[in-house]
Amino acid sequence: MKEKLEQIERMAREEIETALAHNGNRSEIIENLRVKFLGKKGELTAVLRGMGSLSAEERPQIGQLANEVRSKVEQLIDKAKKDAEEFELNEKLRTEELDVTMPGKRRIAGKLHPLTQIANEMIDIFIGLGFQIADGPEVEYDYYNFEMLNIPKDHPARDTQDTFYINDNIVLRTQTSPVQVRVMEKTKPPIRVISPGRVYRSDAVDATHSPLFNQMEGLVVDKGITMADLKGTLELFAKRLYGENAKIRLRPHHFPFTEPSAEVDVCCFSCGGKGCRLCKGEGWIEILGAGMVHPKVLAGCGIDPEIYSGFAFGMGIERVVMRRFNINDLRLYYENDVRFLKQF
Ligand code: 2U9
Repeated sequence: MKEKLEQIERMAREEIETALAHNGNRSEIIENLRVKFLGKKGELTAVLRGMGSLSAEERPQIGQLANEVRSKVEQLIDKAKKDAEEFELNEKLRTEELDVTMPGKRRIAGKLHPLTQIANEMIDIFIGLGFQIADGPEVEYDYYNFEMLNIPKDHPARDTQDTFYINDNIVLRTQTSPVQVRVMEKTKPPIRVISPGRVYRSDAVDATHSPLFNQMEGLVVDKGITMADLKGTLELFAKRLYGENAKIRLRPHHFPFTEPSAEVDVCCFSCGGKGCRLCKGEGWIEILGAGMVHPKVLAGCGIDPEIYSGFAFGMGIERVVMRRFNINDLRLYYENDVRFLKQF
């Protein structure tokens, strides 16, 4: 058994030496040697298993020798492993090269949805004019969505805004106006706010209708605000959005919450007003609705219409973006097909 142990030590020495002269993966070969000599099924373990057959005098001697051989072989292998790793690293450093002038892999960067891009552009224009952004709930009281905007329960305007009712008193907002009502309740004029956000109408889906769309409304309330302020503000907005040559015109209209009210057209940004397919030969394209805030709406929010006046406007963001990018179907906005989205 003593001989066997000495033989194991010799063999280990020889095999480690051979491994260190090897051209292949030295550290892997040395790891295999560790298993071969010291592992559970290794040579040394096999010898130790046979110790049961030794006499009581032999057993401690052989036991001690076995321990010495184990620690020697362990040391040899640890040192060989270190040498092998150092050698392999040096080989790598010597042979591998890195071409730092190679072009990198191109990563496709994501970008903002076209609706978000234009909404941001529109928001920036109004921020530049001193407006603040106001936010509010999408699930809204009937009271704020309709009553406070001069649209009582039996008003025909309710039919035109096919409403999703949660219950008798709660709706999904059909416009972002209730946000501004809440601002007026809390704020003493001057007020200058815009309220961009999602609104809901129970419409069947087709190329020009969606039960969810985005609006941007605006409200200005102060002493001495007139229709001229409304027109000037919207003209500036149109020029910033469509270019310095943009002109607007106001056509009389009716909304329950504004008096007088108007629909606002911008001269066709495709043909410049001569008449083309985009404007259907009209030369003008409707972009928004607007008007002077109805005195009843001001009074309802605790603002004295004898002292203050205001103007308001509202537009559908999807429609503005459709005209801008020549998109002919609303559904494209919501399907998130990358082939569509990457064009903007
Ligand atoms: C308050 C008082 C008045 C907001 C206004 C419009 C005219 C308008 C539509 C455009 C297309 C909605 O997206 S759309 O379907 N909106 O025409 N909106 S004036 O008037 C207000 C708002 C708040 C307190």
